Amino acid sequence: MDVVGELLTGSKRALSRAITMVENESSEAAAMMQQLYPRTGKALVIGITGPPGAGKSTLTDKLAKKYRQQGKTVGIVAVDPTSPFSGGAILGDRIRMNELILDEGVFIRSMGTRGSLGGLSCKTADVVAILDAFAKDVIFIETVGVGQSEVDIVKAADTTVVVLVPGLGDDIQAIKAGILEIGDVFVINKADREGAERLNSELEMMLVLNQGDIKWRPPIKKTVASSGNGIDELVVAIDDHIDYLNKSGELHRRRSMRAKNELLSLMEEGIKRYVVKKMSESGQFDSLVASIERREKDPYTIASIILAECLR
Ligand SMILES: Nc1nc2c(ncn2[C@@H]2O[C@H](COP(=O)(O)OP(=O)(O)OP(=O)(O)O)[C@@H](O)[C@H]2O)c(=O)[nH]1
Ligand SMILES: [Mg+2]
Repeated sequence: MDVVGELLTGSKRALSRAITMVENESSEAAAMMQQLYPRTGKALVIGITGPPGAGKSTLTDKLAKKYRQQGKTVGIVAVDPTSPFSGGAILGDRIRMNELILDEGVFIRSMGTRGSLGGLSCKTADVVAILDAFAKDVIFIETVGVGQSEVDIVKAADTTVVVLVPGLGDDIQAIKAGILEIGDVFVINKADREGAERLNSELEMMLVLNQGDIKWRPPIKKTVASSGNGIDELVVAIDDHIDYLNKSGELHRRRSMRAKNELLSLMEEGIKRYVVKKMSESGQFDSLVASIERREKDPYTIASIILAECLR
């Protein structure tokens, strides 16, 4: 049986292998995704992002247990754009999620960059699709940090939870504006520490300023992930957001936006590769690059010449 056939029988080994194929950009990966794609779209995808050490894994572990109690199966993808490690779970997550690892209804996988940061968000989306086809009900994407690459990664999520902690120095100043826009639910974790109240009111103010005319007002939940305090309330907030996504048509809007972006980025990749290959064959590409470097031509002119040539 091929990997897809095995995957659909529920084999965890096939699941691992399928994910490795995507990670390694195996030549069979595209054909596999083609077969799996019609079986996706059922899972609920929850993104968990925030600064390093904020308690994302601890929180994900607790949330996953709640969904397991509801009888739902869970997939967890821990993405670390700064780590070269991949495959299996990295040590910290193993410790944080050791009980979950023993649970047959849970699948955990860590992904690092392995050098190609650019493709990480596409790969994450593919891994989510594989877990979705594997009939996981809820899929978590945990990603560290709050930079552009993380923002791109959590774009694969339906609901994004942004985890903050008190004591990040100049609290709110440390929070990049970008993450206020992607947060559907905010968590102040380590609420057992000093400064949680202050962070809460600062965040509230920022969210009001940021609000515009949006229909969903992102709630702020305080948690102590290590003890489990506040997790039930967080589950309710996430469920409320999912409810909102469904009723407002926002889920449909987000998913079609995602489909469009995925298609565009694949086409961008393909066109780029095609054009570079075609121009390199004739030896033209290097000389055109050189003419820009010598300031004889500007990149805008060269790009439009190349495009006109290739897309004729
Ligand atoms: N005091 C306190 N400690 C916590 C809380 N939640 C998590 N921790 C601790 O914080 C440390 C980091 O937790 P992780 O869950 O690994 O954090 P993370 O955000 O996943 O970390 P990275 O993936 O490395 O960015 C661990 O030692 C946890 O036990 C909390 O609510 N209060
Ligand atoms: Mg973690």
